[in-house]
Amino acid sequence: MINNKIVTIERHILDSQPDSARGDFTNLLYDIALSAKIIAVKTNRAGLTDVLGRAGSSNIQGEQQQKLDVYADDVIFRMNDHTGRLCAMASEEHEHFLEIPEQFQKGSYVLVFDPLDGSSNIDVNVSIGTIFGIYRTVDYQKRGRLEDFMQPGHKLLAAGYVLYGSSTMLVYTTGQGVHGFTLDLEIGEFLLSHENMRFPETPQYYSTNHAYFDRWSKGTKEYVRWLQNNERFQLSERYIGSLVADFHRNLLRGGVFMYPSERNRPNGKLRLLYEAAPLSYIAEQAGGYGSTGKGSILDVTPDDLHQRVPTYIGNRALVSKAEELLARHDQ
Ligand code: P6P
Repeated sequence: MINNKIVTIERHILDSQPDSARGDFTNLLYDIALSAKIIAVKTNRAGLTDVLGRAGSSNIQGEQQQKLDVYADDVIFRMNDHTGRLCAMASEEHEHFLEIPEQFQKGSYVLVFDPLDGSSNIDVNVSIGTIFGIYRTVDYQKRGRLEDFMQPGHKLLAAGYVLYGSSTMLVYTTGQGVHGFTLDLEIGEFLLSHENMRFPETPQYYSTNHAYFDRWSKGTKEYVRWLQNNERFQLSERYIGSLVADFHRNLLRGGVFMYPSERNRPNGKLRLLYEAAPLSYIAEQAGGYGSTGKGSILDVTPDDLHQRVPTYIGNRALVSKAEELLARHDQ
């Protein structure tokens, strides 16, 4: 008798996709899960192989690329370039979008991803993550162009992240709630472990890097003071410095993550296309909200693959308060 509690990610995706949905979309999510398994194996052994340390190159962000970044980026590209499901990809590690090689058939979906966010934490064994989003091409006749990436987050068909931590988890949404799967290393499958994830009503944490306090606007400072002296929520401060890890903890325990505008970085640090928008889609599907501080991140239409956006993301009550205080103090 098979325990009917064992739900693999493949089964969950198939069960949740309407019969009308083409197999392409389901298979694309499966391909991403397979990429995650491959990356997880390497990540879990990072301390044991020569993968640690710098790849000797830097990416479009000018950040020193860790070998594991480069490896994760390559795995995701190679697992998806030949399947005929995508017409293009965009990665944090590449200045321009990635075309599907001529010899392969083009599909109707577009994949955006940060292959290994928080990679500066690799060498100190702190959890890191992959973030991804899936759009439909904007023009079936001319698919695989920059225009396919210049879509606001509310056009996302799916979004998710993989957290390489004490266990490897894949969390995703296709617009029908947020569901978490934990990798069972013995059988090599992601098994459903957190169905219908939602931000708890009572949040526990706020996450930000206080080192930048003096660079913040008056509204942002007032917001942090509100978070610190909140009668209703006795919040603790937790900041890992690894976006996926901070986001995941706040999703499970309730809280808000913020990377605000700064004096010398008006759009903050996080990238819209493959960090803030996918996580905001997940947040909204889990009853939360992602804001630029002025409005929904999902309403921002990118005009550059790597544009940054101020980010407040988590419990809707906490994020909406940021909008209120920034509007009051920063006009
Ligand atoms: P800071 C990692 O480099 C990252 O992009 C996110 O994972 C993380 O939330 C943020 O930067 C940390 O930035 O400036 O606080 O070190």
